[in-house]
Amino acid sequence: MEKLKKKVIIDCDPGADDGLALMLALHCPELDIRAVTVVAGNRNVDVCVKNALKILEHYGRGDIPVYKGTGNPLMKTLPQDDVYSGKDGMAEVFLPYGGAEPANGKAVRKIEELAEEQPGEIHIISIAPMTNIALAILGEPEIKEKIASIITINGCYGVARSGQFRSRTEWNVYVDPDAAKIVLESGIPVYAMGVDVTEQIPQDLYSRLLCSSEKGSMHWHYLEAAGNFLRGRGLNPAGLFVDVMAVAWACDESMAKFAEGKVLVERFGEVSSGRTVFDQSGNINNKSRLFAAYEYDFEKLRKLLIERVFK
Ligand SMILES: [Ca+2]
Repeated sequence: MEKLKKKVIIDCDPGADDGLALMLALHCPELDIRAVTVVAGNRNVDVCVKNALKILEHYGRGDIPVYKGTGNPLMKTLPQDDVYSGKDGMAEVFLPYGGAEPANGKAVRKIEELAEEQPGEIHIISIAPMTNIALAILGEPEIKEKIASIITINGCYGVARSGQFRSRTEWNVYVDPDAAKIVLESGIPVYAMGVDVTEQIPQDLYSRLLCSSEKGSMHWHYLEAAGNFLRGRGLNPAGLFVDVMAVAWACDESMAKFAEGKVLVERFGEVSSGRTVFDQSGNINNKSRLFAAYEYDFEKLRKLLIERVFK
């Protein structure tokens, strides 16, 4: 019998790193992508919608609906990320755009509808600020019991077995800490890959994938252009592979190991706004069910990316 596919919503803010995550997701028969919902983050929401459409267009996947979501964080002003995202919001890879349009309807409503229609079956891959998901929870609180899980690149939990970060503000929480608080403390099971794990992406992953790609292919061009853009700004191209970690784990749950605990999101700290406080000792007493990755198999990630995308 064919293994059941995982039904997913990909909530994203493309972003060159989200673009790679979408590329992998489109090559994962393990996933049934019910919708791509877009939120403001790396750039304003219209730029991010267009970038999601460009990736789907390239693969002829107009059958997957892209929904435009929220244009601003719940309480804060959207920060400008010009350094990392460039003119096209995608590290200046300048993918062609054939004119595809987003689906009718709003991303927040679509998240609510899919969760209501298929209780216990929808997983949300959240690789962006959590504004859309928070608004869906505020609009229809009963979906907290209906969303199967949230798989996310989010926060910093200090559980990694190695590495340097114990506590640090992570970008997606920093952009909308109010939304992160609503989602992470909702009681929905959250599988989070925090900065303490994502910062351990091997330095040579980028060059190894570039070498394995067929020169001149879209994948090769994408990696080369984004890598050149980032290096030109003194940034490490390994950062391109953060968001894809969530998709890879959704495909293959042996990719990471998790520690279960509770989490609190700091919204107003004098120096700690956007921090995620993780606790396994019973000091935090809320509904949260947080599974924080403490180990990630980057060699397995490399093999998956080569097998599915960069061949
Ligand atoms: Ca992202």
